[in-house]
Amino acid sequence: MKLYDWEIAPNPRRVRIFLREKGIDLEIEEVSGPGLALSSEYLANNPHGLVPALELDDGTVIGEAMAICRYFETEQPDPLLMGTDAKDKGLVEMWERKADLEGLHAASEVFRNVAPDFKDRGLPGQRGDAIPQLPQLVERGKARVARFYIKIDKQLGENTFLAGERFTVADITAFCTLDFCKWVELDIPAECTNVQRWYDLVAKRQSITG
Ligand SMILES: N[C@@H](CCC(=O)N[C@@H](CS)C(=O)NCC(=O)O)C(=O)O
Repeated sequence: MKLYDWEIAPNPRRVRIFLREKGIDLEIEEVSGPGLALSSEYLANNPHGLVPALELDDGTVIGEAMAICRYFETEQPDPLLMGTDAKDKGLVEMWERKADLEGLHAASEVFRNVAPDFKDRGLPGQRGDAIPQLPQLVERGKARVARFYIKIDKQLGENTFLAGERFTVADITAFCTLDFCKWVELDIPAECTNVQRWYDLVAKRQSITG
């Protein structure tokens, strides 16, 4: 079994943190190439052109960070990171999706449409076809990130972690999102004191520090 990784990128990082929380060790192959892109060898073999991807021993390849996390949550439930009972699982998935769709996608919209290395790569995973950068999406992405901060600040004012009182995969996605936001200078706003309190708490976890 092998995990295809791109060390600096936020989506594979979600999986690496998840694996560390569970104490799962497996082969990891870095597949970055030159110029903030994936290697041509990897792209030739991965039809989606994306990381992370998990290759099982029978050759099956599972893409999408949460699909890979789901695989390991099923294989090794302890510690549960995707919820406990039906209600908790629903809440964890809701907050994880909000972190991904409203936070990480928004920051990505800013980054991909402004970074010189991503010229003609406005969308992730494209293969050969040029996707131009759209300057309007930079401003729209910034507005989305601002809304995300306000939303999670309220939630974190009422809960220790994003989906309640336990650390979960929702915190992993949100934490990776906030670190990625720094790439586009969208740090935690000063008024979002609950987000800062939570960020400092999560940053101390061993799965993050080491
Ligand atoms: N929804 C996917 C997103 C994967 C994704 O966008 N991965 C980025 C790295 S963070 C990537 O592979 N980018 C390749 C590229 O932009 O060329 C997931 O959850 O895994």
